[in-house]
Amino acid sequence: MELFSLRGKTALITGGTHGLGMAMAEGLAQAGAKLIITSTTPAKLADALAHYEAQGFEASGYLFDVTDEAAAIENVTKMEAEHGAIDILVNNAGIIKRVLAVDMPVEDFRRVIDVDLVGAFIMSRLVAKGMINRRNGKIINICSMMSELGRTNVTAYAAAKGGLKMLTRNLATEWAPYNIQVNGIGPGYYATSQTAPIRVDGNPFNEFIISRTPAGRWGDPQDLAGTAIFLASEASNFINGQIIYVDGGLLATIGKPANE
Ligand code: GCO
Repeated sequence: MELFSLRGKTALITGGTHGLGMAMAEGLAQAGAKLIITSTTPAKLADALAHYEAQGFEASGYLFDVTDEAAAIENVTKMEAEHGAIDILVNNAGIIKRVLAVDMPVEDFRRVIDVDLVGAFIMSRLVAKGMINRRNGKIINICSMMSELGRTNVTAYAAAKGGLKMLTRNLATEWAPYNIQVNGIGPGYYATSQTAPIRVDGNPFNEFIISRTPAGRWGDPQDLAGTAIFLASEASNFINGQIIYVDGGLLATIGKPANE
């Protein structure tokens, strides 16, 4: 359907070398978008580009840290020179440090905020300049259950993802007049390398998440592709500042007793 087509569009996915970012990038490419991905690790970038190429997708990669504004300026300028307009930005790059707040060095807290929140601001602001001129653009911020809920030992990540929800709403407010739709996707708990440490069999958290999620399972990264395509396409032209939670129902419920 044309409404969901991304043919002729260029999508920049920060990170995009694995996990949720790769699954969303594949969805955007299947809908017709040309991909640009970023990484701070040469080997990961090379492997990811080979993966996309093997699927017949057009993909380019750039090596820089989204928290380094000078590098971001240099690389976004290069992207636009080499690929033309960036129509879609997915702020996916993120890190997490699982440690109790009382034990977390301030520099570690700052690093998580820097990558997960400030990096999204830096990239959005850079890409928005062209979008404002063209009166057209899509920005999708990858939020989290932690945009709405707290959890022990992820304080910095929750603060960043809570901030990312409000950054989404505020940029949506400022840029909607230019026909730029800024929205978010809030994944629930997904089977990725980022959650591998808390997903091991026998880990009480693993059972907890399965019982706490009405769908009764961890998410598969592919579960996010459709929402990414939707928010990147013409189908979402009158949606601004919304976070769509793709969480198997987790946020819809207080959960149920273990023996129910
Ligand atoms: C954690 C998990 C979560 C998920 C995701 C949930 O430690 O609680 O890593 O943060 O990754 O963000 O939406």
